[in-house]
Amino acid sequence: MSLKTVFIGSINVGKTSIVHRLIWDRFDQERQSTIGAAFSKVQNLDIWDTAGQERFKSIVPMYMRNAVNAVIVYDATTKDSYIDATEYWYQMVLADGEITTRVFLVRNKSDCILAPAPWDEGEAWAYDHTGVSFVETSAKEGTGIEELFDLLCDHVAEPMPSFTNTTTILADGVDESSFCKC
Ligand SMILES: Nc1nc2c(ncn2[C@@H]2O[C@H](COP(=O)(O)OP(=O)(O)O)[C@@H](O)[C@H]2O)c(=O)[nH]1
Ligand SMILES: [Mg+2]
Repeated sequence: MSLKTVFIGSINVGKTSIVHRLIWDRFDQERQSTIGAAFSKVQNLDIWDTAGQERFKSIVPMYMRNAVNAVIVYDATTKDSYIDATEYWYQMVLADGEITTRVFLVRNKSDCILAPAPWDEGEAWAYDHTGVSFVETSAKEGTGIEELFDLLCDHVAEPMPSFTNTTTILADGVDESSFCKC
């Protein structure tokens, strides 16, 4: 089964560099800006790497359809990218993704910081939002990339609703009132 995985986030946060790492395990300092969206396949992941520029924002929602994974990337050194990630991009996933879309909040460029900036509450934010996982990466150094990849691939299809027969047969003389009814 192919897992549709969409990378979103502001421009220059490192989306394309992370995807490049996932595919080639390489980092090129000089990277062309993504125009629209780029598609690649890695094992069972169907990856859409989108462009974060204002003029492309309107086309991003259509990529969210049937997305299994939404990867929201921000830059550990740029407050605006964090605000955009946790507000604008997250809201877009809620509005245009599926109810089952799993969200990954990725703090990239970890090689540029010694410790998270005071404005960066990404880890706690992810913890507070159901269905959101937090991962820290450096596309430059390659850290956290394998962890992200494993999480993206590690998908178990939604279980079917259970129709097991739950009728309880009570033995004679058992006082039903002793059972919790909540
Ligand atoms: N130091 C550092 N720079 C990075 C990292 N990831 C990306 N960059 C740089 O950030 C810039 C934008 O990267 P790019 O992948 O094009 O970002 P995108 O617009 O989100 O796709 C480029 O100059 C990259 O070399 C990282 O983990 N660490
Ligand atoms: Mg790009």
